[in-house]
Amino acid sequence: MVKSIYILGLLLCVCVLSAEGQKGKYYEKQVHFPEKATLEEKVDMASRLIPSKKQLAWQQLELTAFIHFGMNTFTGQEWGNGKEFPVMFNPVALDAEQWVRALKAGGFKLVIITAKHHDGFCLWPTKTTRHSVASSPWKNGKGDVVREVKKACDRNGMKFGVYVSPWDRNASCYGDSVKYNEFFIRQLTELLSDYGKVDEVWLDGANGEGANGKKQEYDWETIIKTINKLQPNAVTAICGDDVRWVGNERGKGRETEWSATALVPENYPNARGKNEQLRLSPYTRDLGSRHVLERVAELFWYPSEVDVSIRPGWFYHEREDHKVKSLAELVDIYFQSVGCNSSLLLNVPPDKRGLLHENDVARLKEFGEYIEKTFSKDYTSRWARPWTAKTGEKKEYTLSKEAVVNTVMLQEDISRGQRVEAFTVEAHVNGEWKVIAKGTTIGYKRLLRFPDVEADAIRVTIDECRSAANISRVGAFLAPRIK
Ligand code: FUL
Repeated sequence: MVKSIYILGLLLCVCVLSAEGQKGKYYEKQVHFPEKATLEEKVDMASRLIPSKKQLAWQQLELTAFIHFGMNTFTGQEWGNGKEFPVMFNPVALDAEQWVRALKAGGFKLVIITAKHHDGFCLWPTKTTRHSVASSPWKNGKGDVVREVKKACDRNGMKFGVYVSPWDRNASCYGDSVKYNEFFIRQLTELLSDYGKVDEVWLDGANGEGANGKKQEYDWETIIKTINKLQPNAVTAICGDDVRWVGNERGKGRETEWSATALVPENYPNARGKNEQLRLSPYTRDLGSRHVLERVAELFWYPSEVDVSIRPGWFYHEREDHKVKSLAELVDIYFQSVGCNSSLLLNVPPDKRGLLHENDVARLKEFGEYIEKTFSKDYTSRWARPWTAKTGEKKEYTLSKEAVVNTVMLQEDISRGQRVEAFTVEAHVNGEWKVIAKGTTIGYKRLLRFPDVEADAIRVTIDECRSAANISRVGAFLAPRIK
């Protein structure tokens, strides 16, 4: 009897303890709501959804770059049909070091090379097909673009990623689902085994086969498993479940951008059907507010990436040499991506020589210098400390004497979840508080621009948040005027 009372007591203790643990618990990458969960309960659980370690590291990069290079560079196309002749590929002056250095000067931290675009031409000497650099005159068929880029990245302390198009217009087995899945996995295995560390695998979702085209059922489960096994630190993007496409290719992030979203990642079983049922797609404006939480049963940590090209096309075309985006355009893109809780993935395509064109190189340098200059001086006092804010709480930040500012930076410590739903920023001007910005989400980073203001302090109010917000940084800056 005494023994059973003792055991009962012990059990009770364990239950209470685990209920306590439950309260402060975090959910990594995915959270399922109990069937009968109220909105309040869902909001609380959503506030404790956090990124995986590799997602967090990826979000902190902020600036990543694309290199679109391949057969299209030589044919002048954007989408090749897979019937191109490898003999056309001959970038006689190819210099991956030049690409990587120019991108580094632009402030970029990771470079993704189009190892294979939709035309199926492989930039590495793959054993899976003859449609590759090995059949080209470049370096007498002994060249390997992927290796050159990886080496240049290593030399310059840059992270490295591969774009591998699932859609393949050259592979005869494309559409023979089992065969092509094997073929695709063999290609990935080569890329992820033979080149050292890979940090991002970009699985494009495009397919223009049309109604009568080949139907390929991708085996996403095995594809993603293979990637995670071979490169456990690489994030999988677009058709993977670590990084989400923002929904446009114009460089525009959402004003309200949740990293904790209800959109089911493409590689999950029946993702399309589930998303349709939830009326969600990559284009949906609201992917994570309370209105969405009300009607969904699960949430994913699935942060967004804004991909855009420095030129109108993704591949190099001589006719676009004078259409390189201006500094002002790039800076707008920066504020609409990095400044809106997204990563920027900027594409800079090498030309037929195998070099980045001088116009693009000059623009990257200007951009890097501008961003560096803008954020090198923070006018808030260096005593500003991280802050845990409940709904309605405010905090003042003193500015240095006679400070003129036009940009505010807000950041949440997303390793403890994304929580802010609405905020206001005011400036203290001539003894009065004036509202200078209002917004919804903050997330990893939110940048706000407003006309120059001379102020002695700024004040941030968290108007609404999920449980308590962890504000890790508030900064005020003066972005130089662009002539
Ligand atoms: C799209 C592709 O169709 C484009 O050619 C480009 O690679 C872009 C980044 O993704 O889906």
